[in-house]
Amino acid sequence: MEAIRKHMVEWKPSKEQRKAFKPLMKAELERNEKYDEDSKMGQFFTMWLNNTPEMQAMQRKINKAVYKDGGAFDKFAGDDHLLSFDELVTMHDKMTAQGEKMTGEKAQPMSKDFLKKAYEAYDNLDPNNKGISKWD
Ligand SMILES: [Ca+2]
Ligand SMILES: [Ca+2]
Repeated sequence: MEAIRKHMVEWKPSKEQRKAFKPLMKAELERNEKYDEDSKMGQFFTMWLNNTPEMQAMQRKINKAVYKDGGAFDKFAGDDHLLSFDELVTMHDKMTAQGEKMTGEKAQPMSKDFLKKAYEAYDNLDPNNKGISKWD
């Protein structure tokens, strides 16, 4: 997700990449519009979108936990160090459950179709491997 925002804000994507990521960002905006104004999850998304300093600090912490050696990414990606679609779905479900536990709110669901498209968009960032690597 961090990558999607970065791509939209400061990244110079190729035309094809832009075409792949744009509808994803739009779908994310629409999904997050469904939250109530006082929803923590909705507020998180707004902070993330605006890239507030608090959010940057939190993001750094999360990224560190997810991408460190033996962290969440390694655990879900398995021995090949690449995230397959099924592994991405498992990771997404797990993180959603964690977010729900943290906020005590029910997350607006991400559609399978969205996840599939996001997976393909990320996978295509590096066409030389099948799956998503840490660096994508
Ligand atoms: Ca794998
Ligand atoms: Ca790939």
